[in-house]
Amino acid sequence: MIDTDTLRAKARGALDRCGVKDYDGDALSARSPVTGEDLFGIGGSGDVERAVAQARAAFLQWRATPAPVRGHLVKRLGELIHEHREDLADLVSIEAGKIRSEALGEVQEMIDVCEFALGLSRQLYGRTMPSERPGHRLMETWHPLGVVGVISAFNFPVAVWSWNTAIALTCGDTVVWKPSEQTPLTALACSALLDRAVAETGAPAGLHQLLLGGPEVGERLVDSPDVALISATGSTRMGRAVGPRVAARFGRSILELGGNNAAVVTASADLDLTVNAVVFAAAGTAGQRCTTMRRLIVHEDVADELIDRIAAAYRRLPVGDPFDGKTLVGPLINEAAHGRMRASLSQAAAEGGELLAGGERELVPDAPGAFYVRPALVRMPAQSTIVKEETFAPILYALTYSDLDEAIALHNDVPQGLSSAIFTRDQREAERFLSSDGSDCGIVNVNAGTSGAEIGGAFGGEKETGGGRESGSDAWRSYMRRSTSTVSYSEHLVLAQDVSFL
Ligand code: UN1
Repeated sequence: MIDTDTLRAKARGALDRCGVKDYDGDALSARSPVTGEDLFGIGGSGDVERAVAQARAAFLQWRATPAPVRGHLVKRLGELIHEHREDLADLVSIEAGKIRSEALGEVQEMIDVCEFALGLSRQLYGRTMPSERPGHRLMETWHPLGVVGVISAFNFPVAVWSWNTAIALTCGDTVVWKPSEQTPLTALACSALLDRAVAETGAPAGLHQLLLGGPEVGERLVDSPDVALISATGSTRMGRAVGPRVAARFGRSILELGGNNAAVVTASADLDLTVNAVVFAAAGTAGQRCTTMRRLIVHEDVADELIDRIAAAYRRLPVGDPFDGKTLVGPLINEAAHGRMRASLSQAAAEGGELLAGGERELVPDAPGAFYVRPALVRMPAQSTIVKEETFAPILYALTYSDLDEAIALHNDVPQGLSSAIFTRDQREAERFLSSDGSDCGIVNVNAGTSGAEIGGAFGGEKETGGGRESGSDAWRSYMRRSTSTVSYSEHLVLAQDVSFL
């Protein structure tokens, strides 16, 4: 088991190489879930008014910079992230507890979205549409929106920032970032790399501001009238507080909140593929992705076999130090997360659930302050109260069904609507799940798990997940304002709808 001194030295080395300076202080404490111990104190910068004012000043310059020129900034950022990918992955493992491959995967998402944003910088397409009036042209143009406030969570400490920041900067916006208090080091590193890209490409200084601090800092950002858009990732509880506050001042928000993602496994499914996909989606990242698979809705003909095979895989999963190359499941973020996992497992038992594998804490002598758990598989008699809740820990509830309509009804009968999957070899079943009366989620996969989306698609979900879309496809439109313009080249005044006047 790696020790805290080694983690500390790795963290300091990575920060230095990424160009982070003068970070020691006592505003908040960097901590690693790997050993559960504090690393060192760091200085905060929680002056929201100052950060927003600087970002606003930079916006006035940045919005007038041609979009393809703005693209040079995200191109350089992607190169710097690529150069420092090992350092950034180390910091992600140190602060979020991710295994190497997943930490590198998260860093890869940053590089990917920078590449996407570079291409986008020449494709912020407006439309022209035929005018009903002779001698007139009708068109739409997309303009930069303003300052974007990004509030991100511990579990994807860098990827979610990059989805928002690379797109927002390309769209001509400037960014104020409030990362999770659990992950200040990854934030300092990303911020330093972006500052370097800004300096090297001649972009306005101040276009990216980092705020380190507690929830009160996030609240002041949310309420700031000069922040045009708040993009917030976190719990539904957080979104319920943020959404109405931003709406009350007529600001815009993109909310990416809780998921309660399920897979429907039909009788024709390829079970080998299904077992692998389910185990990654449900147990990977120690169940701490918003896209983690939390429910399995299996056809009764294959339920026993599939559930047995998943239980067997769960018993064998290497849980432990994420710096050990053999580990597949790292730690939970903290003791509170473990407490919530225990409470949900007790409630599941009270609701008639049978724990088939996992659930127990591991590595207590090696890392007494850390919270390692074996992912839990619980067979439930029905989709009871606890199954409808998101517990941010590796618990997979298994339910059975006998016909597809019933499975889809169960699937959709939860408050959340982020990601979903069907495992089937029957095209009719797959198409039904993808159709308008199939899955009600923002992400709907066939023979692929619920987690691990590529950045090229729009990412987000419906219902209590918040409705926002980030990252690829046309999610950029939320970061811009649309102007609709009519240009007359007629010598006469021609009114729409054939109105005559004068
Ligand atoms: C999250 O958990 O907040 O699709 C984001 C995935 C990742 C992103 C997850 N690309 O699982």
